[in-house]
Parts: sequence; C-alpha cells; structure tokens
Amino acid sequence: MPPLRNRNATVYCPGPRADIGQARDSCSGRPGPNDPRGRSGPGRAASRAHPCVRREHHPVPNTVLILNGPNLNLLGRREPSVYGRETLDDIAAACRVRGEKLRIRVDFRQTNHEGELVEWIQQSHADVRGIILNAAAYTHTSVAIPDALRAVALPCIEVHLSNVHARESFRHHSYISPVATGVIVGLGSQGYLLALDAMARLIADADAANADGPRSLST
Ligand code: CA2
Repeated sequence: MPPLRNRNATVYCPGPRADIGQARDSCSGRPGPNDPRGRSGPGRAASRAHPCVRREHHPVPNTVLILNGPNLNLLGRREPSVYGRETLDDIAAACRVRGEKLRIRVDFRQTNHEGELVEWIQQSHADVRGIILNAAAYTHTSVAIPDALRAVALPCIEVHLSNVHARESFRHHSYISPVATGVIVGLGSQGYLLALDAMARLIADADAANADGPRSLST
C-alpha cells in the first residue's frame, strides 16, 4: 500500500496562524517568530502555548482549490443574460464564507491560460484535498487539463454556471467530465457552493476511510 500523504487533519485549529484564507501553516506546536505568544513580557506566560497543542490533531486546514478558466474574469460585466450579474469576486467571497462554515480553506483562482491551469493542478498534489474546476472554454478543447487531473488523482468536481447541454452542441462534450468525481451544471454561482458541500463530504469520507479502513487491517 502506498504511503498515505499528510492528510489526516480533521480538526481545524482556531489559532491566529491558521485563519481561513491564510497560507497553509505546518504547525510545530510552538509559537512562531511573529506570534505574540512567543514574546516575553508580563502576562505572557499563561498564553504561551500555541492553540494547536491543545488540539488532538495536527491543525493543517483542509484546502480546496477552486480553479476558473478563460474569460470568467468578465463575469457580471458582459453577457449577464447568459452568466448573470454576479462577478467572479462575488463568487469567490461566497465560496470563502461557505468554506468557513465547512472548515475548509478556499484557494480561489482564475486564469486565461491553459498552461497555468495545468501548473496549478500539478502543484496542488502536496497540500490540496480536492479541486473544483470551471475550465470554461478549455472544458471543450483541452487534453492537458484532464491529463494533469489524472496525474494528481485528487477528487475533482466540474462546475459550469450555465447548462452547457442546453447550449451549442460544441459545449455538450467535456474532456474534464470523464476524470471528474462529479459534475454540476446550470445552477449559476450556487453550483460552486454545492460543489464545496460535496467536497467537504468527500474529504470527510476519505478521512474516515483512512482512520478505520484497509490501512488499519494491513498495519
Ligand atoms: O457555463 C460555464 O460556466 C462555462 O464554463 C462558461 C464558459 C463557456 O465557454 C463554457 O462552455 C461554459 C465561458 C466563460 C466566459 O465567461 C464570460 C462571462 C462574461 C462575459 C463573457 C464571457
């Protein structure tokens, strides 16, 4: 059995160094150089311990990468009849709020370049629990993106704002869908939130399987 990656952090640390939206922090359980708990002075001693040491699990929050492809930066500014009036920033903000409720750190990105999507997917394997992807037009053209998704083997939920199946026939085929865990289309920005809910469940199930499943039989 291949070694398990360090993905067993099921408890989110409320400490200031692990805020949602902040970069992942490999916690040593000790206060860092910029952490007030590490400074000496009157009244500091009682609060020296990093909040993480009071927790049962390592406090690395689960990160979900939300990737958006070309032209989605125009959302809310052009073609509102097709894509609505919400901007991509509005959607990102809503995803972060939902992420906080789910105790998931949301890393929300957009690019107009296929290669950048590929690089972000490749780089994700070490610290990301899942990918929510609206590859936009690359959905219907890219072989490189599904290849990268296959390589990192993370849960992936494909999202489209519009119902691509009710549109032009070239939008009916997706190169992403065969490698996706699930697909959500036609529900507007709500699709991203539903994808986050589903991803939280996938992560919880994977953690439960790692804790109780075949690993404990073979060790
Ligand atoms: O429905 C979706 O989410 C799509 O991924 C959006 C893509 C389209 O190519 C896919 O077939 C379906 C297009 C994104 C472009 O977004 C714009 C937003 C405002 C104005 C112009 C384009």
